[in-house]
Amino acid sequence: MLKTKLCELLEIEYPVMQGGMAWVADAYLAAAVSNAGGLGIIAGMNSNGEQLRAQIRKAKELTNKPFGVNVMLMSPFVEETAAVICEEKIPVVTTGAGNPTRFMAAWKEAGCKVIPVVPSAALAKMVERRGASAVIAEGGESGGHIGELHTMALVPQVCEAVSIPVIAAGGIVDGRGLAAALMLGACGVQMGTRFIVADECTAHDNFKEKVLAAKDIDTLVTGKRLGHPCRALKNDFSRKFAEMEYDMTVSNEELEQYGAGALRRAVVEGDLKTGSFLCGECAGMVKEKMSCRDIIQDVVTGAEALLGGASQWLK
Ligand code: TUI
Repeated sequence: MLKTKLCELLEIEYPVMQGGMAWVADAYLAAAVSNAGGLGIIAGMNSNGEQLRAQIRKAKELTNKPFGVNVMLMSPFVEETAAVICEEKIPVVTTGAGNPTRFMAAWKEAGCKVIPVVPSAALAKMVERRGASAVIAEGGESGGHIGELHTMALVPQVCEAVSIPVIAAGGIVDGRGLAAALMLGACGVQMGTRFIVADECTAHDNFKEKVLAAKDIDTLVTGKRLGHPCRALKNDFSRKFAEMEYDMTVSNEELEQYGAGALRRAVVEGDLKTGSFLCGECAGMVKEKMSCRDIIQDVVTGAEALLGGASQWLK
């Protein structure tokens, strides 16, 4: 049986967290992941305070297991969503796309375990000093907003830099990824892309089909010029964005304008042409729709088999 200190820390059965994917990670997905023994996460990104509170209340109806909320630190609603997390006494808060230190004292005071996504050892050390319970070292294989380093180099360096638990993310979809993450020094994984095709995920079917059809080279990173690189599936939208980004006659404002609303168009409307389908490099390994329970079982039993057979390498 695979148990790590993450299971103890978060009071979960399996060391698997679900990423706080914008528009995708709603109460239904989060509750399904938590009911399956992992840690479900509601994305705060696309909500104002009251919309987030409604999602939290819904998740509380759907599960009595712990779940978390992700705060996207570039959100215009960051102050109000941060406050709602305190009021609703959320057991776990993860953060992304920035430095969360200004909120950490209040969250800790409210009893939340704070688990920031960190793209570097430096930020990992800083949040450890401010009382983070763990960190998520998320490599550039991930979908959405990414840092400079990739999982293979980032995870061990973050593990060396801090003494709190480290969760690996970026490019992880199955037992191979979980086993590898443990070997790098992590005590669990966060997965996003694989949960997009979960039965309980309410994302548009066009998004799910696009993930299932993706090959290894079907994602693209855009937005570097704006200071926030984002990985998404290749389509008309992302190719055009990349073209505009290299065209110096296009202003940053025009680029921002072009991107506005594209996440919602992808996830909610399934607009294959003008939507931005944020997705990790590992989409090519996602082959089948299944329940959150089956996804987590597949990942955990796959890792157990690999780890159990690892002595074959020792002569
Ligand atoms: O945040 C994510 N993934 C996301 S957020 C998002 S919405 C968005 N849309 C457009 C532009 C930007 C965001 C879509 N996907 N993952 C976690 C993550 N956090 N990846 C990288 C980081 C990160 C980067 C820099 C965390 C901290 C950080 O710190 C910089 C600093 O100020 O120290």
